[in-house]
Amino acid sequence: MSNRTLAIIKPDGVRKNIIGKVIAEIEKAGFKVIAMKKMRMTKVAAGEFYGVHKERPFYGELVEFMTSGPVVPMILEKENAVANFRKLIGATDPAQAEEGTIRKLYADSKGENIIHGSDSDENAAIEGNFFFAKQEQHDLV
Ligand code: 3AN
Repeated sequence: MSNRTLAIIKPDGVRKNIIGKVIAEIEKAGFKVIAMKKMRMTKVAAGEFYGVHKERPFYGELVEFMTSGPVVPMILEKENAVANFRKLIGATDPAQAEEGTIRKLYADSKGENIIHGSDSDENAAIEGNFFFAKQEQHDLV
């Protein structure tokens, strides 16, 4: 089991000025930030990132949204990181998310749900490499 996952604070989180609040929840839950930056995804990059959802009806909307403003991707570390982080962020639909989860606290809808978390160890590695060069993924502290 890998101890890393890839998170993205989505454009709605950046627009709401809650980057710090979201990171505070992440750190409070015991995750360590290994890599982090603020950047804007291109349509091509967002399309590739969400390639698995290409056939879904919300794909176009999703790419539009993810490129509507800057995002904050992060590589996070904790034991059993993928599962623990998905627990912390809560269900895709904030209305279904458990009390205390990041989506329950801050998200508005299924489409605009503040934060992404990898869904498997394999995807965590792929997504980490998508945003960060190998030399940015070392924990130098
Ligand atoms: P999660 O992000 O919880 O793993 P996925 O992988 O099912 O959820 O969906 C990826 C992203 O697609 C979600 N974060 C959300 O932004 C968007 N999405 C999922 N379902 C819908 C939907 N029914 N309508 C609009 N956007 C959606």
